[in-house]
Amino acid sequence: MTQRIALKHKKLESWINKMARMCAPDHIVLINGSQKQKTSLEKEASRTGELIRLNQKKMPGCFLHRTAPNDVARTEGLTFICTKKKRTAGPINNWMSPRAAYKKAESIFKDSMKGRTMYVIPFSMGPTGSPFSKIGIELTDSIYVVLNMLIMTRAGEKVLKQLGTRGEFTKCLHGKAERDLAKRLILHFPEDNTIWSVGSGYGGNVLLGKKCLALRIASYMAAKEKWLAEHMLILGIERPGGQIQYLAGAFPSACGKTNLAMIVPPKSILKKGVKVWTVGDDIAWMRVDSDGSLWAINPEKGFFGVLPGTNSKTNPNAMATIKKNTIYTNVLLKPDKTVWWEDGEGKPPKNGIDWLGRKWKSGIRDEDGLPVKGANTNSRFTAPISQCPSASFRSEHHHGVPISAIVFGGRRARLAPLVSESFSWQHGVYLGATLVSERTAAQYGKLGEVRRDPMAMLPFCGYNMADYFTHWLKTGKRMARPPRIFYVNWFRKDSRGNFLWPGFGDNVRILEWILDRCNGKVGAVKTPLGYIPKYGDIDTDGIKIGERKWKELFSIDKKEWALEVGEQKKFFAKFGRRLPKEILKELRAFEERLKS
Ligand code: OXD
Ligand code: MN
Repeated sequence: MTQRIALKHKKLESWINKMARMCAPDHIVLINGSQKQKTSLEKEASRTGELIRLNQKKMPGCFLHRTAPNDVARTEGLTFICTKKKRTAGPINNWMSPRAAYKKAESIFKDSMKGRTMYVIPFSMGPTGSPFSKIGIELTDSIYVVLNMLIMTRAGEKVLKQLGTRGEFTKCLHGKAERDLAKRLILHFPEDNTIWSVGSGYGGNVLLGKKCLALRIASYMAAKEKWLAEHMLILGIERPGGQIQYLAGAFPSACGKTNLAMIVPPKSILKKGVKVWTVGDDIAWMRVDSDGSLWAINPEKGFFGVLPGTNSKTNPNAMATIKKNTIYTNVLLKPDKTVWWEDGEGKPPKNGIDWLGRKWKSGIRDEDGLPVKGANTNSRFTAPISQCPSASFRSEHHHGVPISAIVFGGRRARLAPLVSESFSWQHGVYLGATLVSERTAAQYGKLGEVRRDPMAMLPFCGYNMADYFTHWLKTGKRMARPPRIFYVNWFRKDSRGNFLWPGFGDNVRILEWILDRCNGKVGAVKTPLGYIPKYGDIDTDGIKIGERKWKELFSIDKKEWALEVGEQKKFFAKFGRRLPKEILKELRAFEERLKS
């Protein structure tokens, strides 16, 4: 017999009971956010094998989880925006009618929780009670999801209290079901404020507060309520004297956003008294305030970061963050019950258990002669931001932080210069709309192939992207003091394929220039692309960037750019007449500047 739940919020009560009738769990458990309940769930998951308790001396509070081999990344092809009209979802999103989507998913959810427990997680994206925040309720049959949500969001009784008896909430339903690719669906119903995810156990598909609510559903709400929900990091730079200014930055997935959010400046910059404060590494919710500027909060409370390539050289702050209270997903288990991943810390261990649960030895190869990886290439850590040495003291501030600059970051081996500043908000929106990332050897697909990823929101915009561009343009007009918009590219290479810029911690040198520009402290050189720094205006103390390298980093190949503009036109043509005319105006103006 399916259990029922009784709650003061009658709409919430009836929705949970309706979902329970469909999924038929044996038990319903309300997540209250207490340490006691968390400990008992950890025990239960360790008993069933859902989690492996790691070496508690070396890694207190840490666990390992393995997802199914077919379930290791977001499945964009199975992710749908379900609106009454197809044009509301637009030409980029997969679309299904709400009626068809509910029906299809219902048949998979039906009785899928029999013999299991349905957990009810009340969670707040953003500080509980902040006027910026949104509340969601996730129903799930996965303890792994519960424990991750407790790290990633503010969750438990206090959120239910905040919701009161009538508060609005996003209805989030998740079920593992059979974890069969043919029966996996990640469905968003923005018109019903509802998310249904079934058949997956992987983070981005199942931690419904993250990509599903905080980006896809929130971007739809934001357009209606006149704010911005963006795939952006937020960080503060403290200059000598103590002034802190904040930047928000959009980078396509796997372009070093988490590393940048926790950047540790090189010694010569630290010596000057520069400090970096991490507010968020993935999502920014931003609102125009009565002072005419843009204020941002990070709706999340934890990091869900990629592990391979993370070490104390690339991201020392992440390494410090994940020493305790961290959930590791799909990494190698060492004999001493600690963990390892490729390009992590130190030498590979001699042996261990790989992410698939098989015996693993350093140097082993598969039938094709390729090295067998110990950790999945998309293996992850979930850890509280509060454990990050650079965590901002403003994270719990209900009003967030004022944003001085917005940075769009592409990954281009040629073409785009290290940094450029837009001529205006409208030009900046065009730069964001033309954001591009080239595939690397570490990613699936053809090397160098480009993926057009406007504002890094391609897989995350919950409505028609043409309308999203219009919303950006309108938001600019509503601000007396809009942030300045910049475009960066850390990945430019020379003719022999070597990176021209050292990247990592040294990127803070560029952020300093960006703030100097915002503060009217330095001039710049006007180019067809925007303003670029004058040689000598970027602090290069401690690195070797001669005038020749500098020129290469900022060179503009007009012929190649003309080809690029042709590609941009093709991409924009997808939106037809709905594309705001300002975008095409900027494109044409750029074409003219290239010719002159
Ligand atoms: C992420 C992503 O996991 O962008 O943050 O894919
Ligand atoms: Mn992301």
